Amino acid sequence: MKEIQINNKTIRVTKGDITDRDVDAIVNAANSYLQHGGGVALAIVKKGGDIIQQESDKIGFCPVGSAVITSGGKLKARFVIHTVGPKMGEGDEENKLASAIKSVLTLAHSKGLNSISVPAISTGIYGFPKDRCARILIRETKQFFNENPNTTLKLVEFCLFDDETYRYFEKDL
Ligand code: AR6
Repeated sequence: MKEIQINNKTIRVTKGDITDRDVDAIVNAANSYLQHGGGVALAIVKKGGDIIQQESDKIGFCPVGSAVITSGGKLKARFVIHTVGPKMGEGDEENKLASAIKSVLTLAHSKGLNSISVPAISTGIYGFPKDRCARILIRETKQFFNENPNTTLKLVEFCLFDDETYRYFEKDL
C-alpha cells in the first residue's frame, strides 16, 4: 500500500480484490451493454448479487468513456460505479480511458461520495497496456483533485489484482 495527499485528499494504491473494499463505491470495468459476464464485472455481480445486474439492465447502455451508478447489493460498498473503458484497437484509446476515469470522478462527486476504489480499467479482457493505464488514471485523478479542491471525494484508491499492475501504479504515484 502506498498513498499521497493532494489538497488534503488521498490517492492510494493497494493490492487485492476490489469486491472486498470498504468504500462508498467500487468501480466496475464494464462493457457498454452492462452485461457483467467476465473479469472484475463478474466478480462484482457474484459477490454483490443479481440486483446489480438487474439495475444495470434497467439502465441498459453506457457509452465508452462514460459512467453510470447502481447500488452495491450485498457488497460492503453502497454503490457500484460502472464505467466503460476502450477496447485496444478501436482507436483513440488513451483519450477514451481518460474520459472514463474523469466520468467516474465526476459522478462520484455529484453523488456526494467520500471514497471510491478503482480497478485497472481496460487492462484485462480489453487488452490496454497496464503501464499506460496507470499513467492515465493517476494523472487524471491528480488533475481532478487539483481542479476540484472542494470535492466531496476524500479518497480515491486504485485496487490492483496482480503484482505487475500494482508496481506500475505504485511507481506512477
Ligand atoms: N479485483 C480487482 N481487480 C480485478 C479483479 C478483482 N476482483 N478481477 C479482475 N481484476 P477486466 P476490461 C482486474 O477484464 O479489460 C468484462 O467481461 C484485471 O486483472 O475485468 O475493462 C466486462 O463485462 C484487470 O487488471 O476489464 C467487459 O466485457 C482489470 O481488473 C470487459 O470484461 C480489468 O480487467 C471489460 O474488460
